[in-house]
Amino acid sequence: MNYKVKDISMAEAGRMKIEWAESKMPVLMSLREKYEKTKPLKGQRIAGCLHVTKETAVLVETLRAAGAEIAWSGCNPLSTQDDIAAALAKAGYSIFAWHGMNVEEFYWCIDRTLDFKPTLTLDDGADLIMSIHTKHKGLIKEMLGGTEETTTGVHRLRAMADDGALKYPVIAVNDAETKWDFDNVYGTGQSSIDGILRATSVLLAGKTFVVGGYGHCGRGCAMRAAGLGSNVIATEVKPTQALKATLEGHRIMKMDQAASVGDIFITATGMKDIIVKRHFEKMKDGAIVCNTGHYDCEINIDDLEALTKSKRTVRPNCEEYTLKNGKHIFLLAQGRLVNLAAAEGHPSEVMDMSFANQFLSQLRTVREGEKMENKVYGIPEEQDQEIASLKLSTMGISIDNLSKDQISYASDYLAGT
Ligand code: 3DD
Repeated sequence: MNYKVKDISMAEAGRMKIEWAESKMPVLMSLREKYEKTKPLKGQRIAGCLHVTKETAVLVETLRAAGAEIAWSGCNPLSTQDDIAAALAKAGYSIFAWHGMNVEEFYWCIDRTLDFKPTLTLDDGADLIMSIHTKHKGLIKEMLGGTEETTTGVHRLRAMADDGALKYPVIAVNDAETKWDFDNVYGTGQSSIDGILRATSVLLAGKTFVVGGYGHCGRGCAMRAAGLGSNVIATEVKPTQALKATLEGHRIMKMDQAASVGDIFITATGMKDIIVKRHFEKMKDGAIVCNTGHYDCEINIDDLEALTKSKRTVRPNCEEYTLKNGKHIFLLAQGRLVNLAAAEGHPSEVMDMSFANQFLSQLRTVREGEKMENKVYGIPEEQDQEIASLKLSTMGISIDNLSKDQISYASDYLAGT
């Protein structure tokens, strides 16, 4: 058997969680039912590098049902759910993932997924694609194309393409409205609060909750923290985003000001050094600091360590740093994405649409990959509407449609007041 997981005996527990997710991912399951008959991915070898969660397992099993051969690794050292990895290993997948791996092991796992010479990649954060473009250039000739799940990964790949460095076509799944306007907002909003609560069990009502970055993810976190009674402060560098946060009723401050008043801090910017030494020095005793961005560069841990007299793990995913100034700061999930490292990531219902986009984009790459250029492609509007309408139907929701007369009215420029 070709896999490396923490403990294969956890497979049964993992399988039950996968079944739980299947029951809440009707769009992806309907696509599985449709394509397991025709198997359009037959003959394809998909290397995946995406958080190993119960929802990802549903995507993996849908890709196999459609005919693909799969090799998989996790895209973050702390986000793998070990029982899910065990269930996939037990089901015969080449999976290399466990919670708490170090960076060297992380890349070793990616390398193992490349042993079978993939024809497609499915990435979250572009570390897999980057490995192929750097350490495994010989695989590029076999590659049809790839898909990328997250904002940060798409930014990296667009920069690569602009530089002429991208050597095969990639579809930006994050650009799908049925991904970014649901997963990034409602998924990140709920799962980040979930991670904070599992790691600290604190009351959010009445607390000053500082959100670093008011993009889609930050907006979700702000919305859900406010919903639980927090006083939200957002920090931003983009005027339009700061304005949106203000009109949403949140306070805007520079992080230099917010640092001294916040009780709970979460970064969601995709940028490095959002919380650094001078911020830690200003923080209140007992401040809780965490990140929900893809990489662990948003909170400068080296700066925190430099100010620290001692540290200890006081709860799972919650480290107490005792500073030389006598104050305590609690860092969650070692500064890595708190929603996946301290909880289970976004709920199945919202990943249902993200992964329907992943699945359809893999099919599109097989259909069109040879004609596609080495650049980053968006998602067709009709795919978004198809997924949203499938989702609505699974929720028993019907909507209006335009009459022929209304459709002609929409383009009748003579119809004025
Ligand atoms: N991500 C969040 N929750 C997830 C879950 N339950 N399974 C797999 C991946 C999950 C990460 C996504 O939000 C991804 O779209 C991103 O990082 O943008």
